[in-house]
Amino acid sequence: MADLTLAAAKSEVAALRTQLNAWADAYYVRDAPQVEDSLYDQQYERLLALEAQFPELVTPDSITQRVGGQIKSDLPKVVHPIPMLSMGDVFSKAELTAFDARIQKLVGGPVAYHVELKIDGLSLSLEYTKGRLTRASTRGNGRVGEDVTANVRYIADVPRTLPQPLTTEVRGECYMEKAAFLALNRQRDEAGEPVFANPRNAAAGSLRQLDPKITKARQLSSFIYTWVEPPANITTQREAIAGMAALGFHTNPEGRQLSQMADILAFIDTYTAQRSQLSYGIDGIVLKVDNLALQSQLGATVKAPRWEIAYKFPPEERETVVRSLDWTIGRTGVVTPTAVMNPVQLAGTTVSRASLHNQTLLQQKDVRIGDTVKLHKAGDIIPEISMVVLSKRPAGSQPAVIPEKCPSCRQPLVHLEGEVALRCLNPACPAQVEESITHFASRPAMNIAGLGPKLVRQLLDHHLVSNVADLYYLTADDLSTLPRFKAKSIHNLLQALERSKQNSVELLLTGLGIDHVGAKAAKLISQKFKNLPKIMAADVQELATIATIGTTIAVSLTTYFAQPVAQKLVQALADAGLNFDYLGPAETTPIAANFFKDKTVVLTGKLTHYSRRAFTEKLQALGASVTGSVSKKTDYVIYGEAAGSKYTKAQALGIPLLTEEAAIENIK
Ligand code: 3B8
Repeated sequence: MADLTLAAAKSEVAALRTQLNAWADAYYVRDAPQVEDSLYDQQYERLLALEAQFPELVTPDSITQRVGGQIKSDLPKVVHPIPMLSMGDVFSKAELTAFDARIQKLVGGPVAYHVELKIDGLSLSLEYTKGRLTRASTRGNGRVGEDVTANVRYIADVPRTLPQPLTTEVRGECYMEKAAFLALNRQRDEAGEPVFANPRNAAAGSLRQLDPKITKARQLSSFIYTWVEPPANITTQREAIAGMAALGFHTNPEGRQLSQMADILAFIDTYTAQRSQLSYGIDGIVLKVDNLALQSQLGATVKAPRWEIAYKFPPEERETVVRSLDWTIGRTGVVTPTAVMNPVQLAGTTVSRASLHNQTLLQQKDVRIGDTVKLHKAGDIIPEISMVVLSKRPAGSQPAVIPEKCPSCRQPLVHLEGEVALRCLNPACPAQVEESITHFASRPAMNIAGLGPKLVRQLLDHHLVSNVADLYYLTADDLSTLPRFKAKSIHNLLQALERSKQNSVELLLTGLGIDHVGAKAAKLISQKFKNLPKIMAADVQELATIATIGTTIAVSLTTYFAQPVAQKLVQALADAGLNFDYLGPAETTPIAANFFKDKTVVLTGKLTHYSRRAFTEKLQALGASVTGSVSKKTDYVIYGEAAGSKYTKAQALGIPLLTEEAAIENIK
């Protein structure tokens, strides 16, 4: 780099900025990263180095001068009077030691650090007024973030009120536990929705929603680590954490006060080894000067505080050899390539399979049998092939062959318009039948105890069933032909099947495994239409009147029931005596529980979406009383443009303020 000309540096800097901006946009704005964090970091470091060598190339709009992230436009904006900075980061222990040396030089001697785990989530600011949570926001670009107040009220570990009437701001990380992430992705996969790449994206995508009900349905958590302006008796980060914990905030228990570099490096080793056992994802550790007065003294650059640094774990990667490519057929006929590899230990588990998602991705990565590949875990959890080690590719290897016929039923595979997936359209395809019966019996569907994948396989192998209705015609004699299936198992299975006949219809509807119709949609549809015959008779328009049921679901459902095979299946289920009625709670009790029920609300300012009168009526229909003046009894103030004294009064009283848009989102 030493003999790089200014002109060459200039064009490289421009290219790096374009690339990094595009990646940052995908990551921060669309919650859908395009590249591994490590590649982003590496290119970012290169840009930093070039800008250091050629300071004349530094521009205020360079990504190095901004705190991460543009702002998604549709959430209301919040200005951070005290900017929310991000942290500088390092990738080696040597750089961490250099950071300590720099601090020691600035301070004039050894310092105590507070060493914390670096939670892999997104930053969150929480503002309390007289002890009540009045505003929550994301970092955004550091100066302007997004208002997520209504959503944060649904994060279980965020206190809505404090034990003391404090007016204060704290900051921390919003994240999703690994188990919640896996459950969410399973559910999305079942409903035919795209899955999140990792828990961080799942957390960001769940928090930055216009509809707080979506956030409510996701299990988000928080770790709070900054007290923006702590009381005077708090003098260190360690005390700040303890103080915030005492106020009811969820703080991370692993933080330590350490001074010796040797201890800090040992802390890193401990958590490098243990991170896979934690219930949440971490991507490094954070070193903070513990003393708050020293922190202020050291100050911050435009981007990051000088008194702290993040050490990021190297991406955990292993090499292994691809033995074969498996093409598995899902319940809806989607064919997915999976690489089967020599087993390796990776981030706490033994890995031998990695999904390649679809043939486009397989072809892009050009994974071939016999290839040595680099394997990592996306979001610390999901095994993924990052790349092929081309230098180790055996001579004469051939590109993967994309099957033209279904590996199970030998029918031709097709590409439906607008889909990347390859599909088998044969509803009688044995692999699909196996998946669909397993799904029918599973817990979110008919919940038939004892009927798991193994037994389904046996039933199919012995030609005892060929669709889900056949399950209800099984006899003890039939089952006694299965190897090692004793009287007790037979009795239990028949009883479980018998019991499942009484299930409320939404479980049956879920069990049919219609594309895009997951447990949630099935419930909403069943609530509305009351029984299966009515659901089958509903048209797309009628179905789409249900909130959150889009045309995709509606079209999928009507298309399914239009098929003669589906009608025959339903008839067989009816003949077997299955309940087709919705047995759950009615759709509308007088006034269903909602955000505004029994709340006292004041409207102020110029509303743009509804007339004042229409909005008032809407709120009243939800059971709110709409009053003219703000008092201690007011629960919410909804404000439009040019709001005046009512807004100020609400602020003074610590009454939650909602933008018109946020209020509308809570009405839906
Ligand atoms: C100042 C302090 C940013 C952060 C901070 O676990 C600041 O402290 C920050 F400007 O981003 N991800 C943590 C984590 C993140 C930050 C932090 N502490 N433990 C984290």
